[in-house]
Amino acid sequence: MWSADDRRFMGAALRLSRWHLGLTGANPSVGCVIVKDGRILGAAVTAQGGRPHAETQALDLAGEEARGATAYVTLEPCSHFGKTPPCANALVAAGVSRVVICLTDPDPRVSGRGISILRDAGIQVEIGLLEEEGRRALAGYLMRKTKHRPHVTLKLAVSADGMLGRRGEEVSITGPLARAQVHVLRAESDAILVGIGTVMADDPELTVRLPGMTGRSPIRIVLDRRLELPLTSHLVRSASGVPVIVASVQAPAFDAQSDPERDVRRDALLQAGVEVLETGSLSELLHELAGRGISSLFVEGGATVAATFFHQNLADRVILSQGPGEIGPGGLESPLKPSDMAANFVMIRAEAYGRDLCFEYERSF
Ligand code: AOF
Ligand code: ZN
Repeated sequence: MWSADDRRFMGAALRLSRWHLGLTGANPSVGCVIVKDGRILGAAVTAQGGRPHAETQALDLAGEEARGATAYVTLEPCSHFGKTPPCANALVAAGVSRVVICLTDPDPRVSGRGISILRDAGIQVEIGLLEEEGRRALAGYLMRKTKHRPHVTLKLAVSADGMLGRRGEEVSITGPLARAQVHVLRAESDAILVGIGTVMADDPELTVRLPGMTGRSPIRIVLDRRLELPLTSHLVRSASGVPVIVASVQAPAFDAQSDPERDVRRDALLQAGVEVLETGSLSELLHELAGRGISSLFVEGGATVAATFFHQNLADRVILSQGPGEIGPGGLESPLKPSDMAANFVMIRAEAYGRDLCFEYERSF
């Protein structure tokens, strides 16, 4: 039912939608391309912060010429009155004759209604073009809306012999290109998470540092049961600029008496502008984050944290970068290796970054 041109224009809309991943808050980053006679009249992505939506911007660009045109949108146009009237109504008013939609919107305020508004107005509506790509581009939004948790990406850098490094010693596993990719992945996420062990070992900043990507730093979360995050760490010292959450996950049976200094450390963290979030399980933490509009979580380390997410079935995507060097005996073994990715994952990308290889896996169920 779809032509090569249809695929090309929806592909463009999907690439546009990826551009604002991590920048649109609780709103999905949607792409819209308006086309007539094979020519793009307007193309837009949901604005930073989530408003205006993609369609209204693209229609503004197209102007009067939108009459009789085809609109390609990566998500069903909205049907609810937010700060502005619904996009479905705007498409009707502009007189487009055909709307091609990649995915329907699971938001209960919209789901199916956007499509009805268009069809009732006599517009030809087609649904499902490049659906699989759409599901990847909108993975965070879909996960938050349907499972009420963020979409979780685990990332690990492993040596050729499957090691993460050596205990107490800094070992460089991957080169500059693979490391730059990490910054892109950070930029596309709403939040980054590491374990307290990683903070103690590396004192990371967990910000996005790439030319042209300023102002794109996601909030930073440290899994730190005992609230040991040092006040002198880069994270705490920069907490007024980019928020930091210390997440303490422990079973309800935890005995506060066993650690009398805990409250003192909690107060000091709060004083330093860090938020402390206590939950009884990792799922509960993710639920809480979703409630705050966090759709995508990038889990950067270390081994224990990655293994915990993986074994609790809370990993949706795994990115393994593999460097060419071997660490040898005495190395810190990676909990996940390209050779033993569980049967529940499929590889969707294998790419070379200089001398490193990058494998991307996606949950297959
Ligand atoms: C669209 N085009 O570009 C986006 C849409 O808070 P509001 O009023 O902005 O509405 C948020 C909802 O709008 C969100 O849950 C989703 O259903 C839709 N997002 N819709 O037509 C867009 N970003
Ligand atoms: Zn809209």
